[in-house]
Amino acid sequence: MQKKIIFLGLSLSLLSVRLHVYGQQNGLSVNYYQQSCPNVLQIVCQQMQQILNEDITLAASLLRLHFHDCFVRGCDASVLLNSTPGNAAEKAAIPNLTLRGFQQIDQIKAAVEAECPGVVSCADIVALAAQYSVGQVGGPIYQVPLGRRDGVVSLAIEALENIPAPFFNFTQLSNNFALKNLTDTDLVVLSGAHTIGVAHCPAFSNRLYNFSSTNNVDPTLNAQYASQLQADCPPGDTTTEVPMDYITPQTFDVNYYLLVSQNRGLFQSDAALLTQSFTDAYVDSHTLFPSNIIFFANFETSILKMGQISPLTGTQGQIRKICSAVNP
Ligand code: HEM
Ligand SMILES: *[C@@H]1O[C@H](CO)[C@@H](O)[C@H](O)[C@H]1NC(C)=O
Ligand SMILES: *[C@@H]1O[C@H](CO)[C@@H](O)[C@H](O)[C@H]1NC(C)=O
Ligand SMILES: *[C@@H]1O[C@H](CO)[C@@H](O)[C@H](O)[C@H]1NC(C)=O
Ligand SMILES: CC(=O)N[C@H]1CO[C@H](CO)[C@@H](O)[C@@H]1O
Repeated sequence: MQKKIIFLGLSLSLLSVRLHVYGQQNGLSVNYYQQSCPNVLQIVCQQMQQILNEDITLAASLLRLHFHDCFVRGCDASVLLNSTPGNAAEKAAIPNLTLRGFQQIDQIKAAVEAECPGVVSCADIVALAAQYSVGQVGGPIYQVPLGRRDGVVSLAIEALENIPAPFFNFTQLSNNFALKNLTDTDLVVLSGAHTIGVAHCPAFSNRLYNFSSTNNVDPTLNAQYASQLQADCPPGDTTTEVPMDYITPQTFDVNYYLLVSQNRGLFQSDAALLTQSFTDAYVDSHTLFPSNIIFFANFETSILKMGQISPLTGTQGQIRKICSAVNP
């Protein structure tokens, strides 16, 4: 108990150090639009309220969109750009086929443009929509540093190269995160985002059928859970959606870690967290002391870091007028 409290204290102080450092070094700040668009947070909040009232499952999709944006060319809204004749955009890449929330980002952007034309970037709107989503399903509420500008390049091949695959092992995941200057702590903490949302069968069906030459089913998968997934996902099923945290699929909490610790993590990448002692200990700590407080403090730190991967600032990039295309 005492150790956990010390751990929590450390997490909280690391957080404030980080906010301070990142807020000053890279040109982003929570007050960025104070003069140029003072109501931006209210406008986004109002739109998000409508969006999630209509469909709460978009909370997970908008969080994932922020992740996919930031892991390719930094958080520059490149994930939102449509393909053009001669260029397959990130959206066209396999990992993006299941992304959702584009229309909703367009809706928020239109509302912001109506009040502050040409001021607020699509990249900031994605970051704010992700934060609002997390807060709305019971997760931590944190202040988002703003001032990212929008990129003008989006390449499908870069999504393939940068977005980690669900069949990655620990080494592959760790290396993938390290390329973004994210640590193994960030990896195990941000994987906790899988406490909300769904996956389609192809993301994990290799674990259920013909897994290896010696095992049809991934031996690291809980047998009962494997049978349940086989029932949900018959061979060849590409459309069924399965929750990643089936205990509380629409609530941001530590139940993801409880499931992973019981070999009920849906992806190989979730199960891989148990194969390294440090991340295994982190997963297990939530089974011994299932409090959201520590996870939330850690998540806040790591998602703020993720949200500040290689931002475009100053005169770099542009402020797009619509999020799906570069300015004419
Ligand atoms: C660690 C490496 C990661 C891998 C391999 C991974 C992989 C995946 C896959 C395969 C899906 C399901 C896609 C589908 O079939 O529909 C998914 C969903 C999701 N991921 Fe991850 N992910 C990772 C990290 C993250 C991070 C860092 C975040 C956010 C901070 C995140 C947030 C989500 C969310 C919220 C969903 C549900 C989306 C929805 O319901 O629409 N993931 N992820
Ligand atoms: C992880 O996957 C890579 C690429 O397939 C492989 O070279 C490596 O040996 C694997 N590492 C572990 C620990 O299984
Ligand atoms: C990671 O850190 C190194 C060294 O500070 C820096 O050169 C590099 O641009 C950073 N990469 C990202 C994606 O932030
Ligand atoms: C199982 O995998 C092996 C090796 O990849 C392949 O040769 C075989 O055809 C597969 N069997 C089925 C039933 O898919
Ligand atoms: C969500 C999304 O934009 N999906 C797109 C992924 O790419 C394919 C092929 O380009 C499009 O048809 C989808 O609309």
